[in-house]
Amino acid sequence: MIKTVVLLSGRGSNFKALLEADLPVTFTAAISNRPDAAGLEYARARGIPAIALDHKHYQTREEFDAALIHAIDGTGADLVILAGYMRILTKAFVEHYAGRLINIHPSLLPMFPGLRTHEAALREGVKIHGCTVHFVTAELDHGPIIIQAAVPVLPDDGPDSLAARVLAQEHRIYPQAVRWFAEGKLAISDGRVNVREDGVSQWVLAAS
Ligand code: NHR
Ligand code: GAR
Repeated sequence: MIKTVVLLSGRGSNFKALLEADLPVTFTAAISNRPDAAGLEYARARGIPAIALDHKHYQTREEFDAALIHAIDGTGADLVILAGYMRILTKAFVEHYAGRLINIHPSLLPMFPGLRTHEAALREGVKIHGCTVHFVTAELDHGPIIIQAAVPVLPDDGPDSLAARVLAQEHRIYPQAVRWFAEGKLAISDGRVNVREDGVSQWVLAAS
């Protein structure tokens, strides 16, 4: 089984979905830059080491990310999963984990990179929104796309109702992406991801 570390900053519902998906991975640690992150409780409840690494105790992003690398590599991790992790990572960090660092982002990338994506989608008036799991590269929210799911934007939506509809899809596609990674089914070529699964080269998951 591959070893994975989850980085999170808050609620941790994506981490919870991963834990409940019975994936062929061992979670060696959950690490948060916010010591009070609720998501750390899911780790503790399962006997997974929960590590708080407060970024406020470090002078620079470089020093903080070096401490993060030290903590992650100390567990022998093969895969690093960002699950609601809210700190931009340095180039050095991203390059250290090239090809084995993934993120879930609450929009259909390359639309709406950055923060407050649901507000941006409502502001633009798009009729379809969604979420994306991608490999992380130094350019924020621009790495190779592994899987996406789409949801309708409904006339009465506000940021919260839209976020909830997207979140339900996040909880479906993130476990699928991690399963593919763990089974060795993902290949990156020319900045794009191929999924090798039963002769099917690409998958699209439509919302139910
Ligand atoms: N780092 C790199 N280099 N590349 C990516 O694609 C990354 C990344 C780090 C995190 C997640 C991301 C998202 O999915 C992610 C992708 C935080 C910010 C941000 O602006 C932006 C994007 C993402 C995560 N963070 C502020 C910062 O100054 C802090 C905001 C806060 O603490 O609330 O780091 O959207
Ligand atoms: C999720 O919607 C995730 O896509 C998003 O934050 C939420 C975390 O929820 N991530 C980002 O915006 C990354 N910048 P969770 O803590 O319940 O998984």
